[in-house]
Amino acid sequence: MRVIYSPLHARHDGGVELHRGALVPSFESPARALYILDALQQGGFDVLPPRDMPESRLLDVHDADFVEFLRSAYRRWTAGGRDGSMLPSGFPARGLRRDHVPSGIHGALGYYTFDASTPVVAGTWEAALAAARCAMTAAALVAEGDSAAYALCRPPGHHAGRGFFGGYCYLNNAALAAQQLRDHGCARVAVLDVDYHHGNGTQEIFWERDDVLFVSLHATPESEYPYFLGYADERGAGRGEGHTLNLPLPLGTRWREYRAALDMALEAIGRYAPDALVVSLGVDTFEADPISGFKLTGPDYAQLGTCLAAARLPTVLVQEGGYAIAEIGANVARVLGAFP
Ligand code: OKP
Ligand code: ZN
Repeated sequence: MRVIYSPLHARHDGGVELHRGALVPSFESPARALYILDALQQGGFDVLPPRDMPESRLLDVHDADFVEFLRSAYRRWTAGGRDGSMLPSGFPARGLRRDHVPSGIHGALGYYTFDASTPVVAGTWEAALAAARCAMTAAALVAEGDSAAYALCRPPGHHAGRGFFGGYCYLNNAALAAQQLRDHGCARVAVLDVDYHHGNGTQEIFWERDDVLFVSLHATPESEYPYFLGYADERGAGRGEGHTLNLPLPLGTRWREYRAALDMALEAIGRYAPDALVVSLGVDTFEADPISGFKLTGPDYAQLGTCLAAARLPTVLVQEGGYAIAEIGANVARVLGAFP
């Protein structure tokens, strides 16, 4: 399968994040993409740059005011005399207004994000846009007949919603890939999110739609990020009722139990009979991941790839998380290597 990659990801280097009460170096770093790229090049994969997809495509899954905020946020920050990473310090929780975007940059920043782990720096917009273009390009290749394609996206995307960013994510790459498939010949698309964390942004974007099925395997939000979405009783609404399926799993999950949940996910996808599949491919389910609590091993990722390929659907794989940098490339290569 072909790999879509842009070096522009390196323009985004958040530096620090607020993690369990401490400011620590960002887990989501440029090295992640470099290690994946290196492993895939060693593995003989063809690497292509993204196409110059128009920015207007973003508006199919994101609000215009939100996109404009991301585009201009860092300029506003520096105009206020600041440098370094933008991090928020106040959010519109229950009891506060959500119908008004504060005109000042600090209030606007808190309005448009939901955590303090997702810094905006000078190159964030360029990198996020390049990642979105990688995902849309991979989807275009599949719509044009490739049986599978992989978008080496960085920053990741599945926590970003229609009008908010967070969880290291700014634009929702997987949702943009799904929308690209919808607009180019696929009447029904399934998104399968296998990242350790629940893809709250993707779920929100497709919550009321029946043309995109969202299925997610992830660690229980009772103790794991993003905490406030991803429970089993969330099933979609309106036309989308029954088109969201969450399979939360306990900490310590190993391949045996993971595989059982994956089979349920793939059965649900089979029943939906989509024209194409988008996989939000996080490899932070790995036993050595520094921020996660599952116990998948290297060889398990080859099994994961085999299970995904056995669905025999045109498939777009979109990179999400994975923070055990030394093994991230090998684990991604194992998944991709299982595809014919
Ligand atoms: C992004 B992706 C926990 C901090 C969690 C955000 C995690 C975002 C994961 N104390 N920080 O789904 O891999
Ligand atoms: Zn994750």
